Amino acid sequence: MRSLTWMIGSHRLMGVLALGATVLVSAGPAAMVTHASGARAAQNPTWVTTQGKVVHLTLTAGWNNTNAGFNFDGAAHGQMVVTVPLGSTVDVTFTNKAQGTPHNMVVIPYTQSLPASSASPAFPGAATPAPRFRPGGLPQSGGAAQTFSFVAGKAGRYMLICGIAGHAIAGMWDTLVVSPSAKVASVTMGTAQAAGTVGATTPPANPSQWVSTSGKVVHLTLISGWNSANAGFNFDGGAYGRMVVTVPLGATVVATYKNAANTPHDVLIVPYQKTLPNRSVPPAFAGASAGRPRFGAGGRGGGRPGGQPQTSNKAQTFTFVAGKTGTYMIICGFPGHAIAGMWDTFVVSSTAKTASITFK
Ligand SMILES: [Cu+2]
Repeated sequence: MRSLTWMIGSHRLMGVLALGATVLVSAGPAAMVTHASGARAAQNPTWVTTQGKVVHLTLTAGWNNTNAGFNFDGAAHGQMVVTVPLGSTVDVTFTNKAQGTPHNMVVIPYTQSLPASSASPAFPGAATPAPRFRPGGLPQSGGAAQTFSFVAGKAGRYMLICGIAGHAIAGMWDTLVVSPSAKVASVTMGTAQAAGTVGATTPPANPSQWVSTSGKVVHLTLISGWNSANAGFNFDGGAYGRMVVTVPLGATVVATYKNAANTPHDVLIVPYQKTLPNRSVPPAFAGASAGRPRFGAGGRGGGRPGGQPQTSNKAQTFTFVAGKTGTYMIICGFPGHAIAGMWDTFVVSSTAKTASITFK
């Protein structure tokens, strides 16, 4: 893939941008993580300009559909490299264009294991202000630009991430280089990076503890954030489809769902999605979901004032009939969580006599 270098102010356009190429995710067996798609307009971008010691940087979350919208300025998985001169003051204008999905921006030190969420910037002030909440409780997504400013005081490699739980793991990060030699700021588009995009799965010692069969009834336990596998974005320790729950056709599945994480999650059993959804989709069987979060006063369900979603650690039960053979997915319906690997495999089998759980 060719890379494109824009030197702002020089009006030179070197090469042709070919977004749409690789996103390095060796996800579990089947389902794909969304590919970058949609070529960016081949015109001189205005995302970065330099005036003396001041760099103006524009970062737009959800700029296009690349990586299901989990991108900054159309780039994800580290693909965009913003270089700024050491010691410059970076004035950032941040806007969220995504419809209905909250995003933010935090500059963190470069790391191979992306954090599940972050609010601690590498430089003082290098993060968006806390999101505003509507009286109704859901965070505002689109709309007004936010500005923040920081001094790029230490040379090195950093990450521009979305600090909202799961979004960086889902690929919503780009690269910031603080260069002792650069005289002006620049933006280049390279290839997607692998950092943090491959979620490790730690299979539990005894997966069969979570499933039992009595007659036509299957009891299934699903715990989100059960361990630290995939930065906690797992069910029962499984992510990226690696946990496979098999139940007999026609079984009544009585599922107990619990969220062990401090991050809100939910669970749905949905038709197999070749392209993972970036948010919730209707369940495959009537009743096959649980765990919608409660929101603060004024929002859904009452609770704390201020509107942040509450993490529910209380077990919830849901029941459905596995009425059609096939392969399904167990996903978390929170924006970005399935893309971040928070999904497993659910099989309804016409030959199985009892339910089982395996890891692959
Ligand atoms: Cu989740």
